[in-house]
Amino acid sequence: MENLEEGVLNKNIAALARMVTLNESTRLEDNLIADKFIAEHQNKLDSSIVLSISGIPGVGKSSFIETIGVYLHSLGYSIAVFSIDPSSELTHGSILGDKTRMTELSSLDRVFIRPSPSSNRLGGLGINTHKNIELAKIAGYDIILVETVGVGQSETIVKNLCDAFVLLLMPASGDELQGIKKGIMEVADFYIIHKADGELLNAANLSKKEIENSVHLLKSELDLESHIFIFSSVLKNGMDKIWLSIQELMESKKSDKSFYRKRIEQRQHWLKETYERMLLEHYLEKKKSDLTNLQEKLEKGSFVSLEEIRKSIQF
Ligand SMILES: Nc1nc2c(ncn2[C@@H]2O[C@H](COP(=O)(O)OP(=O)(O)O)[C@@H](O)[C@H]2O)c(=O)[nH]1
Ligand SMILES: [Mg+2]
Repeated sequence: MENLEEGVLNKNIAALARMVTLNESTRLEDNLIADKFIAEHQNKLDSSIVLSISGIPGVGKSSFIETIGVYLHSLGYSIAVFSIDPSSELTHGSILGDKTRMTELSSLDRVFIRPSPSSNRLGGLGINTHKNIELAKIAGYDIILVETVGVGQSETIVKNLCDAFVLLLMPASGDELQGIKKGIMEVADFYIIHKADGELLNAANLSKKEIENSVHLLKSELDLESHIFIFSSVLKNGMDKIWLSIQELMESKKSDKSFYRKRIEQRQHWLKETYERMLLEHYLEKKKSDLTNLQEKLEKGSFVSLEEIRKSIQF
């Protein structure tokens, strides 16, 4: 175990992969090992920058992560990539597909890439990813990128995982705009109209105007220039501007301390999730036979009223 912990601290990729597996395990004893490691290194949790890259399937999240990841690596940063894709629970990690979009990034040193976790006993995808991110912070990865569908997935999950929320949008306009809920437009920090190349370049520029208008309505104070961009992961022009804006936002949040406050609120959110799950699991176990009794009534053709359920639950 000491070797494992040392390995994680020395940025040994296999060691972090093993620790992440323990965190995601369905065995509580495994989870406790990862958890204890996090507890022992709490002082390292203020580090790193966590960016979520969100958007509908096909908008180019994996491609964008490859592009920004390679760019940031060239500036000397170490990079960890996590993905939360609810569909990969069925397909067992569509990141195998994603890794083919991240060929250059995955071949670099100081880069850790991890497919979507499945849910375990202590929680769903969100809490597992939150803990994985904490592990990557302790391991000293400078920048942690989280690929999330975000759209259709609860934005509360994504909001509670990252320091900055990057929303990728399709170069499309009007009503197609874009099956995206107002909620997600509100929580996003940066809006990037992606695939701004070839035949889509014009559409991307038009979309940018529309996005500017709708973001202005939502956030009248926001400097649109430094928060809304067009970008192409094929052409790769202008990543420096995007990164500069992200850095500026992070610096200003650090200087007014909101950066750290938000991280505490996020931990409170995940604590509550875990607490609720453990509480539910605990009492369901205690009330197992009461529940079975009620179910048997149904089998005999009787009705089970809310009143009976209420009585059964009061202990
Ligand atoms: N034209 C163009 N196509 C892109 C760009 N980025 C990604 N794609 C393509 O869009 C498709 C979906 O990309 P992917 O990164 O897997 O999207 P994800 O589902 O959001 O992760 C792939 O066929 C990519 O080659 C881009 O900047 N320009
Ligand atoms: Mg993808």
